[in-house]
Amino acid sequence: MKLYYAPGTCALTVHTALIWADADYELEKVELGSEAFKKINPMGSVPAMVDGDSGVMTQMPSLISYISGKYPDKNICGAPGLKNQQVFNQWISFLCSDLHPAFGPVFNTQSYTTKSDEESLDCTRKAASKRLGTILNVLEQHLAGKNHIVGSQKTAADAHAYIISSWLGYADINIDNYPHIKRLYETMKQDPGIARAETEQGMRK
Ligand SMILES: N[C@@H](CCC(=O)N[C@@H](CS)C(=O)NCC(=O)O)C(=O)O
Repeated sequence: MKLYYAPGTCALTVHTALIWADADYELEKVELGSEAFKKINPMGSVPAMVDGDSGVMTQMPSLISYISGKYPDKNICGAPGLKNQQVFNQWISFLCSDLHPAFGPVFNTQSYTTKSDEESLDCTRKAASKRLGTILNVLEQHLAGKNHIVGSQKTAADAHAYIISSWLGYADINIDNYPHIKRLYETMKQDPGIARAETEQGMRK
């Protein structure tokens, strides 16, 4: 399998899933939004993945689901069972559809306002930080008394929460204000799969 990635992005979750699955994989670093990469993924975004003659596969949840299906004994997307799968899907949807896009105005402020003066851009960023705080509270409450987002073992949802949590500083959000999220972040930082993925992406020595 070949994973197209950019360091520090949500592609780290798929990279980690490949490592947890013990899969054979290669990496290709890309420039987000570049014309060259848009020939591979017209959205210009990572992650994208190819497995043999699969064609280009995109969208993070579909990629971890693919890896999980290919290596079913690894429980990448949680233990089997109707309820476990529902909980996994609920939280991966929350992370991908609610939390992750809320960073849009932080990273790409100008796309979220028609104004371009610094004060307006700052207002847009502040509104995004406020909204992020509200969304983070939902995860924070869920994690009270838990070591993992789904069940009692790590899943790709934890890896995804880890990489998203690493962006909080860009939104001027102090992770100390979210002790349960911080605990998960610190646990996942120690995970050998995440450590290897970050090393391979040049994010750690
Ligand atoms: N819905 C997509 C979102 C992918 C996404 O937004 N990736 C970010 C990196 S975390 C990206 O590539 N942003 C650059 C861009 O969209 O140009 C997925 O789940 O894979």
